[in-house]
Amino acid sequence: MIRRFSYGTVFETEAVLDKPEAQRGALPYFDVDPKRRALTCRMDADAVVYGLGENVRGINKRGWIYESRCSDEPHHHEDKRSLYAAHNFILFDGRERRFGLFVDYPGILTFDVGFTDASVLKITAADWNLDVYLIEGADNRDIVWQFRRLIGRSYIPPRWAFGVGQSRWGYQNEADVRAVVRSYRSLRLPLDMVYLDIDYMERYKDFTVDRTRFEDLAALSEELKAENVRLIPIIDAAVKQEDGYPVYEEGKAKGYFCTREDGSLFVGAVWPGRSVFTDMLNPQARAWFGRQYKALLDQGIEGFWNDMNEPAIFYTEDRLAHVLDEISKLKETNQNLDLEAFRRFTGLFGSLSHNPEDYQAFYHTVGGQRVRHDRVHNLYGYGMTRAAGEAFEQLEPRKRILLFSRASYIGMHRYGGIWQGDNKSWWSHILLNLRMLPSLNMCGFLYTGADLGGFGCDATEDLLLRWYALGVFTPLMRNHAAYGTRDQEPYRFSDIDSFRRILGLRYRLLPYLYSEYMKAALRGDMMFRPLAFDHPDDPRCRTVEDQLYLGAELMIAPVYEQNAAGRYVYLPEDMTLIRYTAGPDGDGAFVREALPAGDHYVPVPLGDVVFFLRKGRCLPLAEGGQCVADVDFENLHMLACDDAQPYEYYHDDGVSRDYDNPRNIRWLRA
Ligand code: MIG
Repeated sequence: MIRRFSYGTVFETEAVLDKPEAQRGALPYFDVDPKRRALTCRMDADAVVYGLGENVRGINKRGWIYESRCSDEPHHHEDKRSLYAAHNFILFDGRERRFGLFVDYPGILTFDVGFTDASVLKITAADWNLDVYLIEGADNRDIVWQFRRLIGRSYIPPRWAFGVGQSRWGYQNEADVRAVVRSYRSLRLPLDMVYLDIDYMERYKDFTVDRTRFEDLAALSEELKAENVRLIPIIDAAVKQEDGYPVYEEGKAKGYFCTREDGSLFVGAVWPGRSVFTDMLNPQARAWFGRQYKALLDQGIEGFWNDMNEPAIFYTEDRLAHVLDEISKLKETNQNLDLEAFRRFTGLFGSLSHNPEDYQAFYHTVGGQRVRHDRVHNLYGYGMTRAAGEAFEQLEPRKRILLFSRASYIGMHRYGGIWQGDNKSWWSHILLNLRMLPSLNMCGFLYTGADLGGFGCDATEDLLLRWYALGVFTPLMRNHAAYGTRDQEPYRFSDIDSFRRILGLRYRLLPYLYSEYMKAALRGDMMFRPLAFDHPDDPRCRTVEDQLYLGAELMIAPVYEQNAAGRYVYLPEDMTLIRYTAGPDGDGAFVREALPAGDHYVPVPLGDVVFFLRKGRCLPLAEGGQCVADVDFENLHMLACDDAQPYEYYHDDGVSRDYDNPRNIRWLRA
């Protein structure tokens, strides 16, 4: 049962498609305080609070305060309150009460989940104009299922987007891209995508290609597609302000960019220096921005990643002028900087980027009304990705286009996936990658993954091997790294056989992974679940933060500590351990071992992938391949435990939008 409670004048986010009538009565479980703009609720000692999508910390969000404020945050430390997204959904799983709560509100919102007071959940909004959806159901899965139905079907990428992707901020030109493909293919490391970061553009201008680096993108894209590799360019949110640049000129002439209070263009700097921001909340501006992607579609491009769409702002002209002013004052007086003065000085620099005041200094125009940006801040990346997604439906009605974004809001999950942003080559970020999966799935984000090997900092071979052993299960499987960090393509390291085997496992699992993705998307289910969802009566499961269920068949439990030789795993029921390891011929082999329910120490040598098959289950395996197009989705082996029930297999052409055809479903016997 879903009930909507409405307060103030709500801004239409279109997160929810068919809104139920607003209730007249009081919101159950919560104390509603419009003066303090707060909703509070008591939490019993063992209540678990799930949700909040992309965020730091645990699967259980208790014990911290989170803020929905889409931010360009490259430091995913435990003390951060926001990352790139605003996913305002929680699932409260307490002894006496169980409910889902979605706060549909595009401004800054905090979720104090026992931070100020360990037994109080307090949600505070920046202004009192919000829709609150309360969802009650039989169990956690049922609540999520109802919520997902409310917000609409998740984005579905083309099947090739389940292949391996290689990325790096630093691939400069055609030669670099060809070298990546050649290295993969010559070492028989499977590959489906190479990503283009900002250097392919002409001076960071969206929808342009630098001809000195990529002489003929269409020809390159065709050449690589013949090898089953697709190029996936990045698109940045901000548009360079440059006379004669058609995107800028046209958007300006049509009034499609955000403006300051006095109606003049709002200018902030990002990659290209001075830039303007398309009014992604205005449907005409959105349609116009979406049409710009055609320039790249026409060159054979079939996928994109949308970046910097929080939106990131390095500085605004006004603020830069102010900072330079203050600094020149220091220069004039030849100041001796004492502690306070030095703090002020460094603070001036720190205030340049992503300054909250800058987000209050520009406006959108929605239905003829001007709306100050900070009130709707969390919709920007959603709007940008929706612009692209809606344009693709027009431009390529018969083909799926790969699309994922950095910033997001619930509702955006219908148009694209997300990647988990600028993580680091840290062991703890393998675990963070895992923990975000169920939280994101609850909010409708299924096509997701983290930068494997880590974005910032230097990766090591063992880190990458361990991370891939999780990444083989995530729908988006992409190795990506920041400019200036150590090279971390698998072929930069020595144990190529292990990398080949692990990446190869991905292609053996593809029929299963794709089928599970599709069923989760079409039915509003989670692909990844916390253990407690399946064992509500097992108190141990409520505390497991480093294992997940995948579909109805698998449990995953990756190693995420350096120099570990294995790990402890908790089995809520009897399972079959499956070890993918080097066989006698050097290729991968599946080795099985039946394990009873309980705690086990499981040795996992570097290069092995271990996962667990549940009782009564089986799943299809392919022979594998060098790319998704190679994989035979028809002649399958079954990986089965004794007395397995048949597997419900979803298989379609992987390209068209004929998702609901009943012929896509088939039952496979063990
Ligand atoms: O602030 O385009 O998250 O994946 O490589 C850095 C350069 C801007 C941030 C993205 C990252 C990308 C990088 N971008």
